[in-house]
Amino acid sequence: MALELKTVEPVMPKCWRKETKTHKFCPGCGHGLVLKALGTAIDELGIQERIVFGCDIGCSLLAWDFFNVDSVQTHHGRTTPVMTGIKRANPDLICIAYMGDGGGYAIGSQHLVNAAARNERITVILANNTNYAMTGGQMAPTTLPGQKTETSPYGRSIEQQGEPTRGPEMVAAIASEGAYVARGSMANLRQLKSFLKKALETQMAGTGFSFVEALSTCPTNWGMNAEKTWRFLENDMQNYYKTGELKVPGVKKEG
Ligand SMILES: Cc1ncc(C[n+]2csc(CCOP(=O)(O)OP(=O)(O)O)c2C)c(N)n1
Ligand code: SF4
Repeated sequence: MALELKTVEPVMPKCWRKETKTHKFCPGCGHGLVLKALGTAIDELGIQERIVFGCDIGCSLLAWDFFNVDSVQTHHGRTTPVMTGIKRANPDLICIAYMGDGGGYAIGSQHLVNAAARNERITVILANNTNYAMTGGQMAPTTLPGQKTETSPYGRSIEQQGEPTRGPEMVAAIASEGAYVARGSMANLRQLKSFLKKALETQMAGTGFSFVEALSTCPTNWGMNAEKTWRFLENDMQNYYKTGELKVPGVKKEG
């Protein structure tokens, strides 16, 4: 008897570009899941036609053809000013800058800081995988204390390299009242999607800058199997980088 082969249709967000899947990220990479949460948020808001997607240099650039939307690729954090320009010229567009922690918090940090200070009406999404991934796993501003990387073979030392950057805390301190700032994790996709949705809604409402950091895995450069990768994300990263909303339009922080 001939075997009947059934094909299972993968569930993908409608705004994903199907012909560029499977995607180019390594197996177990967090970028794909962060972009799935973003795709679902875009679908639920029904805003695909208005999106311009900018990706940075680093593994985030592998997302340049991920969605069925207009996209642009730039270098180290410059995605933020490029999106700022597009948004200022076309206020009806919804502009998203997608980047890594090396690009956003180190090599191009001035762009993030100044866009937040000017309260630009764009959305920045930053995948924090605690290293410079595309170039082979060097230490990033977000590398955890004691974490070994290509350039911190004995583990990151706070005394020598300072405290890891807590990006959302920094952005929340600079951005003004109408801004939205949050940190999510790919370990909690439903929450991450809701944060991304609120960030996009903030841009649509025009109240201010929106920023979401997403804790994300990089098993290739961490040199970890699936189990250790997940444990590092859920224990080490989430203990150090607390998830949650740091700034919500219309809500004043106490104290
Ligand atoms: C000015 C400059 N310096 C260095 C590089 C090399 N470079 C390309 S990608 C990258 C690392 C990017 O890391 P990150 O932003 O954390 O993204 P990830 O690859 O981890 O997603 C570096 C250092 C570059 N392209 N331009
Ligand atoms: S090197 Fe790391 S961040 Fe880059 S695609 Fe592979 S797992 Fe993802």
